[in-house]
Amino acid sequence: MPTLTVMEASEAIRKIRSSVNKENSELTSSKAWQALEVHYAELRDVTMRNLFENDAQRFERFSIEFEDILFDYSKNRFTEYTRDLMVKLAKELNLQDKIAAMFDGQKVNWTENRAVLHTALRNRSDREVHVNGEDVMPLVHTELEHMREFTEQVRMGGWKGHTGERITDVVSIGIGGSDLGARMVCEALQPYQIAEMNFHFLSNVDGSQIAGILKKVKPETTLFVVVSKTFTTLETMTNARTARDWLLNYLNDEEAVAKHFVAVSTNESGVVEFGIAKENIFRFWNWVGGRYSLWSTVGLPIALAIGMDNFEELLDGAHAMDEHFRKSSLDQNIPFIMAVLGIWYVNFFMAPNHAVLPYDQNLDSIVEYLQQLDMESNGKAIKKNEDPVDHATGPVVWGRAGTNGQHAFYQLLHQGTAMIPCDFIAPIESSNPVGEHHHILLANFLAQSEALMKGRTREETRQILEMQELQQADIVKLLPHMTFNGNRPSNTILLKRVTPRSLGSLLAMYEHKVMVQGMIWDINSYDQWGVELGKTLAKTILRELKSTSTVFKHDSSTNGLMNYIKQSKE
Ligand code: G6Q
Repeated sequence: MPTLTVMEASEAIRKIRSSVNKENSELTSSKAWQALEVHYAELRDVTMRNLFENDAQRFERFSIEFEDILFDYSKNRFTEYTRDLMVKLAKELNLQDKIAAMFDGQKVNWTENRAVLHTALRNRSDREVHVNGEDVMPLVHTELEHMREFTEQVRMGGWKGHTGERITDVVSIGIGGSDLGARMVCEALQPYQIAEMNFHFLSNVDGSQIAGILKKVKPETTLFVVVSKTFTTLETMTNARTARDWLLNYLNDEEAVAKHFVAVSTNESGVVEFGIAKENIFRFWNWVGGRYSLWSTVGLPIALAIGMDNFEELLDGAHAMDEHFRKSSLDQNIPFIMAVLGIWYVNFFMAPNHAVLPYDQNLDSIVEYLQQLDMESNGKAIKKNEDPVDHATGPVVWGRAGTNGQHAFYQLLHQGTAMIPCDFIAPIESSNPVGEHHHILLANFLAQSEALMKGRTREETRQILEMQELQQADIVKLLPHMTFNGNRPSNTILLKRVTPRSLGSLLAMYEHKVMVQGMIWDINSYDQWGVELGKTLAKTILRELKSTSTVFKHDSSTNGLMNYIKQSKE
């Protein structure tokens, strides 16, 4: 290792910095951004307690109602002036033009040269949407009709398996964007699910998952829905082949495949080669990104579970949010406000985490879903002009359903060294009202965001301890540990109930939030080269792992691990 003097080291660091950030980007050199920096320095030490004490209308001023959803963002380190500056920033960056470009079918996914039109899939108006000069709405409507026809047959028992029995179990096989959305919606809308059928989601290539599912189903009554945009994804194809072998092993007739397998894909020839009949293919298009695809035929398992009318309600809810997003002024625009709050914390408070905390067991999987939506979309560091960004981008998104999370990681939210902005999400009415359960759940939900915001001062803590009649020495000892600084921000999202419509709106709200952030950061929220890398890397290693020869082409760790695995198997 070369040894550098302190002078040489600092010169090297200066050079690295100047080569990365040649000059400030359009974003960080914009007038609004610079005003935000000054404003941040002023607001940094202001407490939300104070903001609430000085403004009795803060809740009204910083909350927005949309249909059955209330978005309260008053518990944020954010003022009307912050909001004004964010709106100015959006204007300086021509945000509205960028939003319009996406809705209009322009190729805003510039690395893959594709339009991004999940909004067309749920366009419930008669507005035409053009891609390369062609209106795509008739294609969308044809596939919706195909879904309706098929799902009604299966749900009513008209679609029979190879031996003439009705379908009782649906196994959806897909991964990532071809799994998470449908799985999450089916769980969230469980009360809407048809009683006569069971739904299973198979994504992991770990044999334990398929083995577990196949134990629960019968070949005669099972329908496999293979969901893969490319129809080449190793995990999905491996699971699909194993499922087909299992089916044929029992039913012993190639023709059974047509009755027990359907596919959702853009790759028609790949599906046909697999042995699935052409009429059993549900189509979508390359302008639908995986993580934005649940609104397309990728939602087939959802439609099978809750019926096509409810699936269309989901689309209606998302469309209503699209219209809110397109038409509301920015200061009343929920996705815009969510996006700029995120930017405020990531780029100014340097808070690189975001917790999603749903107080509804059926919404537990929304965390995983939003994690993919956000981290795969905005986990990028290169701008449109190919320069690296000169600011942080997408946060780490994580969380868990309340109240389980409270008994696990909330300690760090309250007293850890990092400030972690949170989204608290809850329905006012439970899907399963049982005794006092929902009141208790909601009480916890409200108590947490209040505590994070207010904290507990030293004086308040002392009073509590004194009431417990402790010795003075013990009080002094406990005081710093039991004091909470508070001033930890959160959004509260209340839904009257989790219905197909309100869920559709909620998901579209997050999609647009993520998209606005990507537009402001000037990154491509629609590609996923990191995911593609994973898909190719494993293929080479798989070949080597299967061969009997010693591996030597990689670094010593990878070689060593592979050879160790091979030896252990021997
Ligand atoms: C999503 C990603 C990724 C993708 C899966 C499955 O935006 O691209 O999660 O959905 O890798 O890909 P296939 O649908 O092609 O199997």
